[in-house]
Amino acid sequence: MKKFRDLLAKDIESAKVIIAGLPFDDHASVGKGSALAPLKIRKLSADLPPFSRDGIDIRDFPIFDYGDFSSNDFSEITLAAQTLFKRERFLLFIGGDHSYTIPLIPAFIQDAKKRKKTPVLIHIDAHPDICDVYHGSMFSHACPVRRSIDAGIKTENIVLIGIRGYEAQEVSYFKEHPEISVFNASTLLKDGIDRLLARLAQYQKDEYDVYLSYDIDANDPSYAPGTGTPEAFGLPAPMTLEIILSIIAKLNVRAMDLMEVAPPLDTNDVTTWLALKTIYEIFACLKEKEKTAA
Ligand SMILES: [Mn+2]
Repeated sequence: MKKFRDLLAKDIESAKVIIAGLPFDDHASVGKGSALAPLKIRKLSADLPPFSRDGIDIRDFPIFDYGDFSSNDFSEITLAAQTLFKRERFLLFIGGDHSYTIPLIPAFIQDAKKRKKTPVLIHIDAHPDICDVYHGSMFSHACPVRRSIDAGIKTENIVLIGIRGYEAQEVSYFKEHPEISVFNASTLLKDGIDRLLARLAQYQKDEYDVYLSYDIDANDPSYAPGTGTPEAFGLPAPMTLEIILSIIAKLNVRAMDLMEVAPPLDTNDVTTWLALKTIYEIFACLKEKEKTAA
């Protein structure tokens, strides 16, 4: 299959970014179909010109496509992710339902420890995903943030963005843990993103390593209908992009995941296109960042 037109590196050594797919959706609670996102994103990428929306040429920013994780077993995913973290490249994981962030976080934490950094989790999502148990499972796509806390991310180093769909247990958990930063979609829509950016700037220090987890349902369903749990009154896609690029540009993001794109539920592939265009903006942003650092 032709994919990532003019962007593929010759080998992993010459790559700036490593992409890996998690084609699994067995822990999605409502709509299924995100297992097909890695394939669909690669397929559409064959037609996308390798330029940012402002015309930044990213052909000299090679990426390596590792392919898909071969097993949906969490411990095997953690092991495979650990070997990818050792490459010291920007890692981009493509889900899959959001439960597959659960096995990635321990690999991130281990890497941060090795680098003597404090791990930070930034979670962009319509939902907090901080349930302890959901539909009888600790490994539901409603649980990744809670499992990240179990794995060792300190609650004060968690920032949730775009939230507007709470479970009762999540409301109680936030009452017990006011140190967790929650930026509701309603506040961002009313007041803009300045206060959020000021909060994120606290992580603009060398001591922090960031994992950015992006659930496409953070966007309003009018921008991203193709997802399992569409949630009304969400962020406009340009605002979500601005937040993501600001995080990528300013913070030390070691890895990112892009979850819950569900091609079978989509309309004219607009959700997959949104995901793909976001990925290319991130590449351009990383390229510019590298240029400034040099
Ligand atoms: Mn989620």
